[in-house]
Amino acid sequence: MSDAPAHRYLPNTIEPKWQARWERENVFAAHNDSDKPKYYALCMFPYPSGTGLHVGHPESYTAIDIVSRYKRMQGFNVLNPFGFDAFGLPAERAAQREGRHPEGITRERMEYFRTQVKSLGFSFDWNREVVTCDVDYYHWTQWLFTLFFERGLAYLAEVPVWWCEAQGTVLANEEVVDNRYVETGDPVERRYMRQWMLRITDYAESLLEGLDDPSLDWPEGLKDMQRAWIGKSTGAQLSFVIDGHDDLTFDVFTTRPDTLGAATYCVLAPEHELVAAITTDDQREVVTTYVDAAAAKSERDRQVGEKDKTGVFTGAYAINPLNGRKVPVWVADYVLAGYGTGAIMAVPGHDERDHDFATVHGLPIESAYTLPEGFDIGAGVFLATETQTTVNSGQFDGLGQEEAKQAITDYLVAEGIGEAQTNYRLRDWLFSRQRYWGEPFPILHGPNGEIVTVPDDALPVELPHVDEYRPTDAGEPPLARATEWVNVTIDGKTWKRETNTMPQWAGSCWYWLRYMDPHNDKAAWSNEATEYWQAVDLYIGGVEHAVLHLLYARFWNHVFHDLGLVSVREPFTRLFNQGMILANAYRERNGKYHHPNDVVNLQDEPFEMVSPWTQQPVVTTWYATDEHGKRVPVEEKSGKMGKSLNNAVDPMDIVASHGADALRIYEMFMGPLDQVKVWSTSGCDGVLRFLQRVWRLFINDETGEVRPFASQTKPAARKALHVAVKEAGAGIEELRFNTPIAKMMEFVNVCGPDTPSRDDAEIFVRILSPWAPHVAEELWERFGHTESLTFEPWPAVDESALIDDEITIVIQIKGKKKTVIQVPVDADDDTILQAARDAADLSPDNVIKEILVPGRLVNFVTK
Ligand code: ANZ
Repeated sequence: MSDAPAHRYLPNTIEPKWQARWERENVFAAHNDSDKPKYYALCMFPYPSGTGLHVGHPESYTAIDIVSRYKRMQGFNVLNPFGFDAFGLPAERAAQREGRHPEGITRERMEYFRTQVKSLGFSFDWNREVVTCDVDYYHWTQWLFTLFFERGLAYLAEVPVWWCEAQGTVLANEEVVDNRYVETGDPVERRYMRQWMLRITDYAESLLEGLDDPSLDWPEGLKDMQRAWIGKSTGAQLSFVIDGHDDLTFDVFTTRPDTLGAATYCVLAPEHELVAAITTDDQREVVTTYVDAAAAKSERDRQVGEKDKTGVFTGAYAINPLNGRKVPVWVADYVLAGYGTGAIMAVPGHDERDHDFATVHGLPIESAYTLPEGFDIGAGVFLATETQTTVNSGQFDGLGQEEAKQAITDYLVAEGIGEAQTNYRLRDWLFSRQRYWGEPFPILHGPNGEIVTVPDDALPVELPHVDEYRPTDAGEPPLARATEWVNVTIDGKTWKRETNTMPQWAGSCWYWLRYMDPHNDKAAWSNEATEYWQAVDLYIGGVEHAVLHLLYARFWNHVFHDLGLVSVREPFTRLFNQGMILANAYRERNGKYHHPNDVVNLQDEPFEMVSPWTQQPVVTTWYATDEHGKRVPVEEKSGKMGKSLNNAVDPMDIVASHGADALRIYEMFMGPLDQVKVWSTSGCDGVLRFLQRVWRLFINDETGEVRPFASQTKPAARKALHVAVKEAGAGIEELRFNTPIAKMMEFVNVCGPDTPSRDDAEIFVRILSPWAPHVAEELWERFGHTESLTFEPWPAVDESALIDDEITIVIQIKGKKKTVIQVPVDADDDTILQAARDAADLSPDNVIKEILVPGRLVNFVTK
């Protein structure tokens, strides 16, 4: 290292210098009172986990930062904020383990995240930081909840929930797989508990309509995921009467009323209230046993992968209202209590699930449609009905599918036994948790069962201190321990505070609005602020938030819109999902993982080992060192970065070894933003070399002086520059951040040792700056500027520089290629021929004929 030039590219010196200056001068502050057009760029704020940021996180932050810096140069007033989704169960679990308070743990983690994020030089406006566990933030989360309550959109209900005994809390459906909590593996059980619910189902139609808004620039796949989650289906609801018991009826929901004639049995969900009443004595024992067993299974287990459907006969029959036939009534858990009416008419001739069930249990299978020659309905369902017409449907025989749906629905309505019906898969949102580390509900329970919200002037309801985060012995949430806090005396009567807390989702349901007006202590936000900033112009985050966060956030915004609190219904105009960055994990035969920093690749020492993943023999050249200092072979395999694979790469390590600019460029250069990519620290080497070349193009690394600018950039370099300018602008607009880098590299290559002109050097530095802001600022300053280049105008493309001013002409002798020449595009024939003769090096006497194909070639016919 000692002979390295003293003034070489030193990111570890340059980067802290610029970060400090940006902060000191408050360069990236967004202004609410600006005359400039606004641009709001937002990345999904992180949960401050114990592992800190890994190199996957800065992918979306870098993308958002590039767009923000570019928009500032285009003259926009840019809002690019950052914050923390800071409430949540993991910190509470860590608190239990470490005997500390979750707040202390959370604040400590956030501090490390901040240090990490700041070392990357993002242009966040840190003055607007939002932290969901700060009292002056959750004050307004509570206030917003009171609006939901007053509108009837928040209610208490006795609902079946997943109760996790080990964690002492209710879990959301998506946190439970195979009857275990996904995070810890703790078993969970079904319980009925009184819970706060949000009436998101009231907004099902509104949320669907919003997705159809053509100005919503979201990936189609993501819109479809939301549509599927909402799950709208249209059909009919109709009632069946139990044979011999006119007073016992049950309703079914069907999307296919046209197949009613072929309904050969009915099924009730095990939880259906009629099960006990209709079960005959001789069937009672099997039915009871079956119902009890079903209660222990999760909905997911019941929906997927059960080919041989289980179920039992109740002994009762119902009457098919179309043809008067008696059909058996079964109980089976493929029918879900929580969907439709919890009961179905089974049409095994046309429905796969019913067909499977009927086959297993020997139930009759009939067709509601004429069948093609030779079609065996017992062997499989009949789906194609365009050309077929109804049968087995009495007065409705002979109709096409759509006609039959309509006619049979009309008949059911006329008979008073049914109606057209739309159903949604979406359920109301379970909004309470028996946890400590969350927003307290602003709710008081009165001595006579009254439920009221805490008045606005008594907000916030601060989270009281408790020392123990488990539920109480009486099974109440941990907040019940804060007895002084819980009991509120009003006019001599004791009211009790709600002791549940809100789920982690609550804070992220409106944080983008708070960023618009983060220090407002009179309101959640002011009208002026939202009028100016909404909607978010670009929102980037992981696809794992496709349904829950993005659906919840849209729901809250729709409610705010209906309340007149915001004037835009859809909060995120353009949405993009970055692809996950995976990292290689290294695993010993015995299953132990070694961190990527602790392994070596010995290409010359291949070793055959048994794969810890597949148990098959594999050849590896990777080695780690075990606790006795012995070398052990490990297998390499990529996977999600994190604790479990011990493969999280800390961006701070890369900043130390390569610099933040190299890290930023590498993250973008790995591939298209939406693709899954595998991290490779050595991949940063190439990017670092590029930045070193940029440096040496402009700086004499022996003296530290700026190398003299050329009076004119050589034409090929000028063209390469404007190709890069064009690609940089288009790339940013289209969120393609890798291809512009390739063009910038090409420019540097074409320049070779030749410095461009000052103007062109400054153009280059400006387009480089969104990707590599530190080195760009440093060069800008060394070029003699005193102001940051943050607000320098984005360079315009010089289209004329893109036009080829030379063309290539192939020189042939007797039709065989001899060489090529470059001539000016506008060269006349004589000039071209003369140049061709010179290049062909022929004696004029030998030439019989000269053939010129304009723009392409010259062929000499010789003796
Ligand atoms: C008869 C029928 C015939 C049906 C046919 C489908 C095809 P989607 O589209 O998802 O809304 N169903 C109704 N309630 C159910 C429940 N609680 N559990 C399980 N299945 C239920 O599905 C609606 C269809 O799913 C309904 O239409 C019903 O079966 C079934 F050729 O009725 B269908």
